[in-house]
Amino acid sequence: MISLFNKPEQANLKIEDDRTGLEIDTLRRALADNLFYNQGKFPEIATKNDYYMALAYTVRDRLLQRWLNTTQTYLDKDVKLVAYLSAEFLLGPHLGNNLLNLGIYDQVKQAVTASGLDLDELLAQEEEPGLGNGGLGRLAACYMESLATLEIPAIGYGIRYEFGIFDQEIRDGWQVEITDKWLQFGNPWELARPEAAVMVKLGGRTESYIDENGHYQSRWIPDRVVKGIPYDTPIVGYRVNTANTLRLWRAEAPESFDFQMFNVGDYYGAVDQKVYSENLTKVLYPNDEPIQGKQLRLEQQYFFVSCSLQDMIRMHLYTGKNLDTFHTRFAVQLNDTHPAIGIAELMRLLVDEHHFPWETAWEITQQTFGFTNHTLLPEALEKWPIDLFGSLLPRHLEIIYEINRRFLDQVRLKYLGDDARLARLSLIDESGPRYVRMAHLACVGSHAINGVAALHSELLKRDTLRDFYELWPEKFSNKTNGVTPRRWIALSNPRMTALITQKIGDRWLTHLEDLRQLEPFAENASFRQEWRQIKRAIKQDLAAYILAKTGIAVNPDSLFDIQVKRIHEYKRQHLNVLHIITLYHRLKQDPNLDIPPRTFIFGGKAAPGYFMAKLIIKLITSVADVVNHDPDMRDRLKVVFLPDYNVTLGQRVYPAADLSEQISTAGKEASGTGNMKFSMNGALTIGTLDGANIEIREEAGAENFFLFGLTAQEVYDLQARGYHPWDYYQGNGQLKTVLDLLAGGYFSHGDTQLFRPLIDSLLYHDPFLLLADYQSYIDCQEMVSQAYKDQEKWTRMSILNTARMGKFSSDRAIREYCEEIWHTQAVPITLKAYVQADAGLRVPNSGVK
Ligand code: 26Q
Repeated sequence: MISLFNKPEQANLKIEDDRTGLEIDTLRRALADNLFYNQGKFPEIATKNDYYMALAYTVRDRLLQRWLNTTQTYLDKDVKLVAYLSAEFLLGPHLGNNLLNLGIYDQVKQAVTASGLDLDELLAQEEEPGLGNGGLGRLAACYMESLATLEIPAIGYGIRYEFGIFDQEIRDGWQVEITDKWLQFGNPWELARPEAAVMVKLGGRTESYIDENGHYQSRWIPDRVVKGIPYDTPIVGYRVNTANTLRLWRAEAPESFDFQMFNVGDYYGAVDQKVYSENLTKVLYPNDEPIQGKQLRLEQQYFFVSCSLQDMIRMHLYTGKNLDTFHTRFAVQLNDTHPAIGIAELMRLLVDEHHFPWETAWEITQQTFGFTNHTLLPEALEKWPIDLFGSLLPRHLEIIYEINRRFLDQVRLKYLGDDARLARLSLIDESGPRYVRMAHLACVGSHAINGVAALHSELLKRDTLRDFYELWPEKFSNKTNGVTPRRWIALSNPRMTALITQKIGDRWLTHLEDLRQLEPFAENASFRQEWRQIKRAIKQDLAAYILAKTGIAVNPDSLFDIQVKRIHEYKRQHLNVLHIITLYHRLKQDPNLDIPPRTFIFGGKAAPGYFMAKLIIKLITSVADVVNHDPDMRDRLKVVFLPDYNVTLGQRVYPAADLSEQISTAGKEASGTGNMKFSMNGALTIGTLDGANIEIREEAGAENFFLFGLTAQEVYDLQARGYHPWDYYQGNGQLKTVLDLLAGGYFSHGDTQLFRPLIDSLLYHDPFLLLADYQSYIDCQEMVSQAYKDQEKWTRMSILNTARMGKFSSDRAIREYCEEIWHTQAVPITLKAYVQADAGLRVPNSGVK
């Protein structure tokens, strides 16, 4: 039966339209049509990718009505919109998600099969848009999906990087970066909107003048102008008519600039200019790269923020409104400080270009912005050298000085004579070379500031943003992250989804707290058996994938112990390795040791300039080589590094996990979101009291969570007392053996130098307290092994983990943002007559308003 939840109100469609119809035969015809007319291919010579493209267009046709209708409704109805500003959107592949959310998965699968094709093979063709580094970018993507599902008017703004996060290959155990050419075969999911292009100024100088009313004004004389072209992608809500827009900007040289130079004969200069402009949105910067001198990154940030604010202002004015109500029309959320320049930019647009008095402009600006912080690591707080900032954005620097002057005047009134506090709060860091502090700009210019997990929000108030909290406690709140159950359960784990739905119906997909209804089934032996069989089948699939990609054969009955995330010292992948070596050594010593077989699976990218992270990858692959080739370990231990971890691979990996490794040093991981994806899919967690792990444990129950390690407070106290990792090395025989094996070249063909930097860092500094947490981790892993031996008990715990993860739906998170920060409400979309399927060549929109 065909799902018609979204049937147009005026259901007068007798004959199905090839662009909208959902009958199997119509879909099959549409696919053939798109192959011919869009790909320009006869079936005999069409490639798999041609078929993928034809299918993507077939699906896009079926969402365009919802999309255009949604956009038009927002314009017509003058509703309040969320504008989610993010330098990253890590979307992952669209096709499967759109099929799922539109409710047409089954009939499309049938139509594809009827055409002699395999849907899974076509799905595998899609190059994922990897326009983000990791957690922060993926969070933005989950939030866009939840906004659409909750029918909240929203628009995402970001950058259309020509090259997203690099593809990772492993050669000789080392990471090699390959350019991500995600656009090389075209992108069927976006529509360029060149008619909505905007101009962005850069560089130059400012000038002051007195306007006709005798007011002092400032004007920016840039030395460059770049054109921003929007590319729109629909974000379809789950089984609703809402399809919001993700608007990504691409930089281009404005024609007028070329022509100017062309006219004076400087043809090559004009081409240079063009190439230079287009560089702006070429490539995504990896995080954890030293940012010193990365002018292009600041240009990217300003470019997309300026384009987006100009776009919003144009929309607002188009609906006939005055800009003094801008904040009632748009709630702009800053995804970390990367778009924080928006605060100075909105001030500039209001004051310089729309001639608002400063005070009014500031009121509007503060009411408009909210700021989400994603980090506690002080070295990760964004700051820009004053010289660089001033040469690129001279007017914004003036505006920031003025914001700062007024802000510090206010502070001075409250804390008379407290100069140290003034220096700490200032938007300008003057402790050495001068910098603009982007987090301070974001705090001062926003009405709401939030962290991304309970602990993180508390630590923000206590440490990182303490002075701001003391000044404005009412601005602070917590919004624990969430992930979308549509992609991270329904799409990635169809087997488990079917089993759950069979037992409790399908409401849980939009009301994840309903999963609690599964709790009683944990006590049902036949349900447990089904649960186990499903996990086994998924592990079998992953094993086949591992064999195909790495040549390593793994046993699907072994415990799949998985750590997938960016490689970073604070995330402590190397602590996981210390455990592997410990087990390896124990098994070598005592081959009769009774421990369940384990497969250790790693995945993650290292920033290209982060030496230690790259060395950790080499460490994992080196240990893997020795362990996997040791006949004594056969079927007992396996170690796998899965290359090129990304969203697509995540969808394979999370459902296959028995154990989820969430082992960051307490107080360092703001939230984590992979931790939620694992647990939802029935993995048990071994983790520290860090980020959202704490809340996951609270929800799942302490008895269903493997806890180890120091608390954030203990970490802090230990470091304050003076931490001496060497003492742990000396005092723990097992730890010493493990580190000695490593240092002695056991895993590096006798090379004692290869891992020296890692070992020295651990023995003499150990900033992330691996040695302090080592024994606790090993003991906890022993409990994991014991628990796994009792499969019935393990399965019970697994079911309860899934049943109790309702809180971690991004729907819950988005509801909290809507109620407490954005003050926005759902606006359901009805498909009106003017978008009926047989509208033929009528101009959409005509005669409708
Ligand atoms: C900044 C300046 C210049 C170049 C790059 C960057 C940059 C880019 C990306 C800095 C940081 C990031 C990404 C940070 C990130 O992913 N943070 C993670 O956010 C998740 C969502 O809130 C949390 O769950 C993770 O705990 C946090 O690490």
